[in-house]
Amino acid sequence: MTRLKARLQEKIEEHRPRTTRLLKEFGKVVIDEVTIDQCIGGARDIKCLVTDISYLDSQEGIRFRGKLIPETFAALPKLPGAEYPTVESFWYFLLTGEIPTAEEAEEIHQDFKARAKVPAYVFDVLRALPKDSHPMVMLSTAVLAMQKESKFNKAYHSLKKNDYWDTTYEDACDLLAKLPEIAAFIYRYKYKNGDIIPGNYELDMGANFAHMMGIAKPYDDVARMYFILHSDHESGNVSAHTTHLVASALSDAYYAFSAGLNGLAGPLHGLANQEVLQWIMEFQTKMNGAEPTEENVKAALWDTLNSGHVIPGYGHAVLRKTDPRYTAQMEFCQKHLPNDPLFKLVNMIYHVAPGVLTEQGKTKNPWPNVDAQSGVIQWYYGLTEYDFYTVLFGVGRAIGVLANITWDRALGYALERPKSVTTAMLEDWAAKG
Ligand code: FCX
Repeated sequence: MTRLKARLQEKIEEHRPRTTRLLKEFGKVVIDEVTIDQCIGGARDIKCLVTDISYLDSQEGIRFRGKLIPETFAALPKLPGAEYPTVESFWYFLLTGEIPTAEEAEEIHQDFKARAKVPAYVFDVLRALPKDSHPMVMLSTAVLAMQKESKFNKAYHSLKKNDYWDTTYEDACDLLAKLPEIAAFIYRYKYKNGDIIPGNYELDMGANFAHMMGIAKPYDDVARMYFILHSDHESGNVSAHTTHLVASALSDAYYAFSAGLNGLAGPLHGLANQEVLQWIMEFQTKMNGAEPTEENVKAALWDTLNSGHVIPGYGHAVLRKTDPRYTAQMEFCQKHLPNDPLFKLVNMIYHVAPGVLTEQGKTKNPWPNVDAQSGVIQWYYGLTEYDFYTVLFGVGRAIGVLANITWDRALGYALERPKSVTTAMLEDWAAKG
């Protein structure tokens, strides 16, 4: 058993009494109320989920186990010469809330190396799909195809409820260890004539992913940063909530994460990073080589709004300020690609869009989210196939959602079953006021 699994078991045993006590002694304490517009309008802001892995404050942004993004990056161990921590060290941190030593992070690298071999049938399934399938279809299909490997599913009938977490953790590690190679295969198969680069598992996840994608340094650090930034955003966003919900039926990690990826593929969620690049490309075509100015960017943003479309990468269901994930990526760009034309355009949009959105007066949050800056970095390092960007988001999001379902099972979270009502019932409540 790795140090991580042993420490996770200790943390689970420490935490369980808190959840049990809340249920037994304080189960009927009221923490929120629901209004008609929340019932019809996407359950916005209804406090009805619990996770300790990350928390999203509308002003501060995301905290991973209580740490803001800069604190997280500063606290976790980095490999010699690397600018960002390894995904492996972050996995330990998300699961236990503790900062691993370099040796504990390296043990996870070795553990993932032993789990990394992707079954050949996965590549057969991917090759059997129409080549013009969206890469998110390919990723979600690849994950679902591996469901037969689930240790939780195989052991389910012999398990006690308190042990569900163990095989869920095993499935989570088996799946996470395989995702970078599957994602890189999809990229090379779809966009590089099937010129596949075999993995080098002596490298950490970020460096190996860069290697398999065929992209030189500092893309190893880009991968580490990108996967960590996209990992978790508390439990209510579509990909996290879907994974949590499906797993609540004791569907295993493969079923649950494939479902979460299908939600991530939506334009109002993870696909927005692709939509941002699409918008930028269309803008550049319209400009026909002219430099972006406040005027022409503002005009293009108003054209988008007046055509009934959203400005992709701006707004957020919870945030009410610039997404710190946007800021973290902007700082990377200021250091590594300060003069890149796309970065300059994204900066100009950042300068203009909040004012335009505020003037339009609809959005509750006129500021950029993670997607408004992410594609520019990928493009700069040669990854210009922007319909692949959500796959990158999906690999990162796996870290958060797989850690969450491991803890969901550890704390015995029940089958999720909110109550629906009819319009007539809402009208009755409305009439009573
Ligand atoms: N451009 C134009 N209109 C916008 C807008 C934008 N960027 N953002 C919000 N609005 C509009 C909404 O369309 C809505 O108009 P409507 O009443 O006519 O439907 C109104 O403003 C109120 O919307 P609001 O509640 O402020 O914002 P929503 O959460 O409903 O929508 C979207 C914001 C979905 C556009 C924004 O959240 C978005 O682009 N999401 C996709 C990308 C994303 O969320 N990425 C981050 C992923 C997430 F953080 C994670 O990590 O999980």
